[in-house]
Amino acid sequence: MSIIAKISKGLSKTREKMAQAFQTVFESGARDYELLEELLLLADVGPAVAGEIISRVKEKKPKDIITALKDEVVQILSLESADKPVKIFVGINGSGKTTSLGKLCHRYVSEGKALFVIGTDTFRAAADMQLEEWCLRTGVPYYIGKPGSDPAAAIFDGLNSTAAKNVNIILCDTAGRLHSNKNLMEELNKILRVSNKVRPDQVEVLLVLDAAIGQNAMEQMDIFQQAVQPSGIILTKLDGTARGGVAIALAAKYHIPIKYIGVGEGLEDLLPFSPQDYVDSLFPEDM
Ligand SMILES: Nc1nc2c(ncn2[C@@H]2O[C@H](COP(=O)(O)OP(=O)(O)OP(=O)(O)O)[C@@H](O)[C@H]2O)c(=O)[nH]1
Ligand SMILES: [Mg+2]
Repeated sequence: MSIIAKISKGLSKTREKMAQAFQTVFESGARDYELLEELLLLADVGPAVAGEIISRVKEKKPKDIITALKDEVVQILSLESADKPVKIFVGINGSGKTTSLGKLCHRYVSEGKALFVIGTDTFRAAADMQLEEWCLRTGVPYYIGKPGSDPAAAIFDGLNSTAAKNVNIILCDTAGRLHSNKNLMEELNKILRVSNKVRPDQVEVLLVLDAAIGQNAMEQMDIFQQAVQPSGIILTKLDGTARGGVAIALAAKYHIPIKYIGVGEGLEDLLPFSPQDYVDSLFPEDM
């Protein structure tokens, strides 16, 4: 399946919901701009950002409103940040960190990159085995901290290991943590401090967010941003939700790029984020 077909399939729930709403609102004879705002709200773009987008489209007095709307959204989503070789995956429990890391191993290996994986989830039972399985499946060397050991020590040892020296990319998994748990957020900060000491200017944080939580992703973003300043977002589980518009809300408020999207549980189901393909997949075809 082509990448566009995959994105389109991944966003089908969001698109279908919008198409249904479009039909209903259209039949009720609502004015165009109200309808558009309604569609954005349905996809969980959130009222503030939806209102802003609509007023910007209105200002342009476009001939083709839908195209103007799509262009506006593409512009909001078109953000960039430098890629750094050491990538630390963070996020709340079950958001899809380990799975996304495993899928990314598969992608990088197929691109011929030399990789190394570090596991710092020494807390959850069997977390080490889950990560090891992904590494074995994708043929990527790894260092995984022993259960119960200090996660910051695990990343220190991993980054200093001989195997980590000559690779292009190092992917680091962390334990899931509720953004409301101060101690765990402090622990994450320590992991980051240690990493930055060992590899100055080479570390970035990727926040893994489950798209199904919709607008609640904003609160998580807030707190992770205060604690560890993510430079990229991985938005997972788009295939299971009609709330795919939350990507727009995140980009508009935080100006942090979405780097990858998860559209399924398989090895190939993590895709690089393309604003144009995303927007084309988001809106119902016959609008
Ligand atoms: N449908 C679907 N399922 C996904 C996607 N990404 C992850 N999952 C599933 O979500 C569940 C949790 O994924 P994990 O990768 O273990 O999440 P985690 O963030 O590492 O979890 P903790 O380490 O416990 O915090 C697994 O069953 C994954 O298969 C996705 O894009 N689509
Ligand atoms: Mg995990």
